Amino acid sequence: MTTLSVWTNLQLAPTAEPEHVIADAAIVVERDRIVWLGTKSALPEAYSAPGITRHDLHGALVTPGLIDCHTHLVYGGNRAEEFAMRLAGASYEEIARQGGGIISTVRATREASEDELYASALRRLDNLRREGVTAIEIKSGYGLDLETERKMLRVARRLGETRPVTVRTTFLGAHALPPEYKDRPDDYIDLVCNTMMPSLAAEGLIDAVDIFCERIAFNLEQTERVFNRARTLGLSIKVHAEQLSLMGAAALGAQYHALSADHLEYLDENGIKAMKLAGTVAVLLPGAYYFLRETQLPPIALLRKHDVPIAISTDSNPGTSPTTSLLLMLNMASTLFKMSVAEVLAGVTRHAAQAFGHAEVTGKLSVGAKADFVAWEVKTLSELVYWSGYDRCALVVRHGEIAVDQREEQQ
Ligand code: DI6
Ligand code: FE
Repeated sequence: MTTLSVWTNLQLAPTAEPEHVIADAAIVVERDRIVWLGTKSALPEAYSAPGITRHDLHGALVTPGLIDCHTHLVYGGNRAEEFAMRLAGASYEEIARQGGGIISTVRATREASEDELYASALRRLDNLRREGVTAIEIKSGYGLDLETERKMLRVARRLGETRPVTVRTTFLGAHALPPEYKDRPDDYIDLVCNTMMPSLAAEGLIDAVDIFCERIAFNLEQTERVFNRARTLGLSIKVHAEQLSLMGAAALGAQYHALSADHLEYLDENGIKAMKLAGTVAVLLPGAYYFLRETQLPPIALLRKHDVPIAISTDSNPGTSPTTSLLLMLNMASTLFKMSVAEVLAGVTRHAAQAFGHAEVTGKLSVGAKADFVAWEVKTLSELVYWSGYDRCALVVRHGEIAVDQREEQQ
């Protein structure tokens, strides 16, 4: 039995770059990896042998599978009522200070069973997958106690076991101060560093560690303690930085070789230079910018000037970005942040892979890379960014297997 499959009749965008599209291309997959790709006319004779599975993609445009590198996908309840309050004039920070905001989701998440959390997150995950997502990062951070953080991370792992999608988990125990630690943030950071992080790491539930460094969350010193502990446990580092004010967390993250610093509306040039030096990816989250009606744009021109890789993600969460559409984020990043088609597509492929910690095998199509790709019923890459609410995803292949099939009936 051969384990080869040959995919033809496709336009190939191996790096999702508009200038590198191959018109009539073929891809050869062996098990979960790509073993050959290029112009169809150059396909080696050996791949025409009988017994090889063949797929005709009817002229579809093929890109790498999309990577959503920053999500809070697992949580209880939702915050539609707070959204209504904000529409009536309350600010996100005001609501948070009154015990709403993140803490109201913490209550709902503590109350939810593991199966309930799994079921609600699964629906959101499936929406993302239907739009071409083959890899996703999922954070904890709505438990803020060992038991509930564990429950969230177990749900995240289970999602990756039951659906054809690569899941990386991030421990965000330092997301907010739980009510039982009111006025004792340092004691809570002790719990995060001395109990939660080592226990959950020993259980194999954590791939990376994140912290929300902000006026309404944790300060720079507490952030550094979390980074230090993560480093001693050999875990990757990420940071929610400069979202509502300039705290210096992106520069600090860079000192610790963070995979990414995320949000960044208030980031300054000093932080940008540090990120460039360290290879830290700038993850921009247009959904949160839009939903909070922010007016402070992330420093796109300076990020470009210093050639810092930019990723785009959903930040899917109940408080500031209740979306399950990475394609919509492409549209928003281009319209709101004035990013080009090439930039936003790199943001959900190559650069997202770097922020995800998997740059060697995902985010691009090349020999040796994982066979994670999407066939789109479009003619050009611009269409992926241009449409909103009009999903042109026909087929998703993950690790060489068909993960989603929504091809239109062929006449
Ligand atoms: N920044 C965000 O945008 C989310 N978390 C964070 O640190 C918001 C989370 C929430 O409001 O539930
Ligand atoms: Fe976030």
